[in-house]
Amino acid sequence: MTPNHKQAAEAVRFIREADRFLVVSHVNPDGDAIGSTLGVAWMLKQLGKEFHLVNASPVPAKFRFLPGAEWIRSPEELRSAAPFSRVIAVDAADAERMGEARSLIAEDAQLLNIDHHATNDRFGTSNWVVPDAAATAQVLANLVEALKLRWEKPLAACLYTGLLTDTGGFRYSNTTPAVLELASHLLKQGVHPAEIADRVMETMTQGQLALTKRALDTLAFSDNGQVGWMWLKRRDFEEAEASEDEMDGIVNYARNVEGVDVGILFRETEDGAVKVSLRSREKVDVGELAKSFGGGGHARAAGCTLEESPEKVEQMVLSKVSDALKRGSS
Ligand SMILES: [Mn+2]
Repeated sequence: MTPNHKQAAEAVRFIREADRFLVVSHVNPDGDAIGSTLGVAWMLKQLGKEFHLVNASPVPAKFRFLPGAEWIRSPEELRSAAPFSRVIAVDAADAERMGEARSLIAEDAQLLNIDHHATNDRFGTSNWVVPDAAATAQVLANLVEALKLRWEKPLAACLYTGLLTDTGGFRYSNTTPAVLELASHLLKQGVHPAEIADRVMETMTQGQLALTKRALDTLAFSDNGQVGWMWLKRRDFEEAEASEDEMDGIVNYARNVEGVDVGILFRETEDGAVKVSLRSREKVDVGELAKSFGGGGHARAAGCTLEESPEKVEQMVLSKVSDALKRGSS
């Protein structure tokens, strides 16, 4: 990872010069969003600062074992404490990603944006964006050092969770020597790797299993088997008695099929839009592709939401993926 002395110093100043903070991450939070939110909380706690944690979506059940998870509130629960004039946003590529939590932020708020998405639009008044970091948790490890804090075990466990989940369990191409060195350092603080991996990566809920069966039933392929896609409609969630966060990881089944470069999961949202999750092996930069539809993410994992009919969304996305594959191979 490239050194970020200037941004680190600015982040340290941002935190030291105030006493009360709102920490926020993105809607439908993943392990890095929750781990990073809690990581910042443990840092602020050690510094004796007042902090409030918010997420527009409920904390997925599998992350509720993390130390401090019960501190994360809904925007509604924090309404009476708002507006907040000092905000730390983690793992959010743009302000929109904070969802309803944005309504707690004062119009003239100072906002420190810490992230690792290449598509981050620098929406903060201060921005520490490291596109070559594997996880926001990895950037936050630098913040711990810059603030000269103690590496407490709860803090280490939260950052480890972000690092583990955003590297797909240390399997994706973002698993660099620096990532494994940081993982090693975190384990030395007493973090239990098997327990965390079992809770956040291995355990499958009944709802998740039911959704996976339904999604697999729709799996289709095009472009000589290089594109695989699946659908989850509203009735799938109802019949599977599953919540939104239980579709986490299902898109990988499409991408994992031999010969597939781009795996896609289309899902109908409650408000009638279609959310598109994209994963790629090597040929297509799905972060760029998602961005062209108003979404964002990384080269190998990205997403967007389109307010069109299911048929139209499928046709638009598949046609753009097909074009990208042709460009990639020409
Ligand atoms: Mn992340």
